[in-house]
Amino acid sequence: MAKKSKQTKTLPIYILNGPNLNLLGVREPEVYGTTTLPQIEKMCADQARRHGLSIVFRQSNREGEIVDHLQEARTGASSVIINPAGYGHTSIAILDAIQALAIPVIEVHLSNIHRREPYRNHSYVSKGATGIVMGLGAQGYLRAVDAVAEILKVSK
Ligand code: CA2
Repeated sequence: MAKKSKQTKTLPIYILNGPNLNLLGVREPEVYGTTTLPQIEKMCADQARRHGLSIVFRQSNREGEIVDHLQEARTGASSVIINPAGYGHTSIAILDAIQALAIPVIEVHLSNIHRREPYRNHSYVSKGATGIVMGLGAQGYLRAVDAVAEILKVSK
């Protein structure tokens, strides 16, 4: 009789995107590039697949909804990649939700927030993040997927 396989599927990476990121590629391409959010989703799904992983990709303009998605990640995700967008600079609620997670969290910013206006130089989210990728444009999301894959491999 064939042995029962004990292999369990790794939970998806939650990739969460904050306010206005739905406008990517439509406005301010000189700051944020020309790649749209649906294109980034496809790129991330392809990259995750190369690592044998899957993603759940979300965007919200509402702080509370992002907190809900982070709470859902407590049991539904292997890891979180989050571009909190403007909320990174303001939201203790999002930081609290991140600090309630026991899984790796990578913060992503398309731009290098330290080279920008002073009010963008600080991120509350960074205090709860395992790691941060910034200034690499849409490629930064892929590097975050790579980082998560490496961390999950090591902690398996
Ligand atoms: O560099 C990043 O990824 C940011 O998180 C993007 C946020 C900004 O508030 C952060 O300081 C840095 C802005 C996202 C809004 O994206 C837009 C895209 C096109 C047009 C207008 C906004």
